[in-house]
Amino acid sequence: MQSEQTLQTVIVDDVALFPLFVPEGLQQRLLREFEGLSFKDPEAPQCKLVRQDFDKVQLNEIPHDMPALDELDELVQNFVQLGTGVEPNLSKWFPNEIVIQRYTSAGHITGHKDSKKHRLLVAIVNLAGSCHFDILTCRDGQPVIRLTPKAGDLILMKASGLLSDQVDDRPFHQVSGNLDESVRYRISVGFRCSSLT
Ligand SMILES: O=C(O)CCC(=O)C(=O)O
Ligand SMILES: [Fe+2]
Repeated sequence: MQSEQTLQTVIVDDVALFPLFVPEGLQQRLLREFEGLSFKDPEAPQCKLVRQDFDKVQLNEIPHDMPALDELDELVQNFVQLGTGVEPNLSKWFPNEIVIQRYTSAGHITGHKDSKKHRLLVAIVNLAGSCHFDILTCRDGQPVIRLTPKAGDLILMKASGLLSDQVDDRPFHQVSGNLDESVRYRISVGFRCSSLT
């Protein structure tokens, strides 16, 4: 039910926040698991108009030594699958791209759309820290919706083909750096699906 309501909000508003999605214990295990990763500067954005400052780790499958990430992946999948009553195609959504992003207080990504290859939904777990996650009227437009996720919150955002393959309704969005002074980094974990099963 909570999943269906969240998905209805995504359909109407392009984005929805589901608070306290990740149990506290799992948050801690994920953070410990991520300590061993080597975060790298991302490749330059395809669109020259986008500026970004964060580092990241991209995974196309979950390594055996990351059981907490596997658990999170399962939680995200289950939550999305519960939304098939709202959009039947979601039964085909299984993430095959996981990106862990790390932002300092000066970090950011300016207005952009996510790649068209990522289908139906993008799920972003705000694992640590906080940020402003804004949906924009256009690339350098004003925020129409501002989310301020806290540790453990889930953001779902509309991706290509959720409502129609004819209309491109991927929203422009921007993300600020870490707003939570009690931690060094904001850490997000993005789940995307580039091939519906
Ligand atoms: O870290 C996030 O919350 C998502 C950033 C983003 O929009 C992206 O990398 O495409
Ligand atoms: Fe994005």
